[in-house]
Amino acid sequence: MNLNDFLLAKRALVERTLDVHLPPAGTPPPIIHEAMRYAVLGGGKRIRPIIAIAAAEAVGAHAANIEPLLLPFCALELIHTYSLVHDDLPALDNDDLRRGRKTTHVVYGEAMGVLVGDALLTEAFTWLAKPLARTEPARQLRAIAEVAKAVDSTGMIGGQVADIVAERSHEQSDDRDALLRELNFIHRNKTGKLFTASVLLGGLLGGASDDQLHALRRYADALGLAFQIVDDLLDIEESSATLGKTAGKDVAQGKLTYPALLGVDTARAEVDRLLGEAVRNAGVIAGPVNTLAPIARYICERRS
Ligand code: GRG
Repeated sequence: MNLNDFLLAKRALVERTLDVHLPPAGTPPPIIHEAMRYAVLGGGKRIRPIIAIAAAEAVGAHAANIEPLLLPFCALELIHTYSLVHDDLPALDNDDLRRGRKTTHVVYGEAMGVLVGDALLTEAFTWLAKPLARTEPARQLRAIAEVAKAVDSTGMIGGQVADIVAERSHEQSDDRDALLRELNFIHRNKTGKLFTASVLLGGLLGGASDDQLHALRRYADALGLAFQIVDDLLDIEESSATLGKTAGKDVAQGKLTYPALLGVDTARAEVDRLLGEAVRNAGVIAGPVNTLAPIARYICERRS
């Protein structure tokens, strides 16, 4: 199976799981459930659950064993979508376009935008905590803790806070090394940690050994940072129509980004270096099915 077919097949599994397990739109009170479904089922690459599936398969979970893991893997998409819905709110990025459609708060109002994010984050932990017949409870608890830690105030939220604090203020500094350290902190927390947690969730629930988990962590840390640098590059290189979200916002908002700090060519070279690191670590995880390296290439070469 080539990578494109793999991505299409796994995306279909993710879409089905999300659709089946999200509360039906008519569940009282209908407005929140309709809005949650609008936010989640409105497109997106679904890369976090897909990468969890790929990690589980790479450490030896067969396709037949993946089915019960789809629910916890799709919890990653709920957390990711919550972060996008909140990020688009007027108090944060104030955006009206996401995944090629109006943002959730534009359609359902600001209060509902806040509550949809809250509800998705909570629902995610219900999905993660559902008992798994083939997984030891201690291993599942460890996996849940990895995800929680990745998105707490020392993870994704901390990265978002540092990003807000750095906005514009970095224009007053000419200490490039300090700015680069600050930027790495933002990217590794805001984007990288949920990425790493996705790969580790796949590895842990797929039955990875400690050595495999170590390689998965290194793979994911490199790829998570590369993912965000590519996101920075696409913001200046692509149109809103291609991205399905407002392009050119980083420059408009004076954001601290890799291309702003180091230039486009150096930022691209850093993506290549991180890709090399991810591919090397993907190679350490021996297994008959290993799509981790092609997925890393896809992430670094994507145009949206
Ligand atoms: C609590 C009010 C409040 C706000 C929190 C959590 C948060 C705001 C922001 C999270 C940070 C964030 C949005 C990071 C961006 C990560 C990123 C590169 C998103 C784009 O991911 P893709 O390309 O998107 O996977 P699709 O649409 O394909 O799913």
